[in-house]
Amino acid sequence: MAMTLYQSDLSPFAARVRIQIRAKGIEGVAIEKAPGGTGSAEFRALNPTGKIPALLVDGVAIAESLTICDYLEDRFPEPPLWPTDLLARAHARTIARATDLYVCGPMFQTTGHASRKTRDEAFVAARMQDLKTGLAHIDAWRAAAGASGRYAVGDRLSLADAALAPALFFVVNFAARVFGQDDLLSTAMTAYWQGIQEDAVVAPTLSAMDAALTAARGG
Ligand SMILES: N[C@@H](CCC(=O)N[C@@H](CS)C(=O)NCC(=O)O)C(=O)O
Repeated sequence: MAMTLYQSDLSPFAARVRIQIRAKGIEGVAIEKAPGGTGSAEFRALNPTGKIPALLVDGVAIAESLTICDYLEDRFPEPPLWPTDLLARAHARTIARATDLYVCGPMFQTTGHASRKTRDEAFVAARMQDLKTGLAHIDAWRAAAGASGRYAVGDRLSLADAALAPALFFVVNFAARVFGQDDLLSTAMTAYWQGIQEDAVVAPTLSAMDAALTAARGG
């Protein structure tokens, strides 16, 4: 079965799939940019949203990163990247979903406000407050799951980390830096962010995001 992941190195949604592919040692997935570019008619013929990532499996595109992750979990069950304990699994799924809804959601609404010239300060302040609240919710779910170490839930990498770590890359390198928000991460989340960057599977993906961000900023 031929598989192609349409993606970019900077996308946090694509990064979670690359972390999963690396963690499972899945071989033979072609890594490519969206044909015609994101949003193009050519790419929308494959994925109606025009967004990356999309996973092409024998000519059929699977859309939405968490759905792609579930497909790869079902197809390549070992090692499992959702915790086996059912309550821990529920918390891990909540953290991955909350990362999309309450972290990436408010954060990426502010991308058009990066320039001071066009920035709506009140809008950005409200989204930053939402982002901070979303991160605090994740702290609470981690605590509820008994997480205290390097990983989002339990003592090994899960898809909660695959979602959260690339999002935190943007919190630190975009939201905090561009909008001067130095209070977004709690003490617990700061410790998590420091630890997860040292995970052998996560580290190369974050490095690729860093290189792509540097290139996007003009080197
Ligand atoms: N909910 C989607 C979000 C994907 C997303 O927003 N991708 C961005 C890149 S980070 C994109 O393709 N943007 C281009 C566009 O919207 O045209 C997922 O989880 O896959």
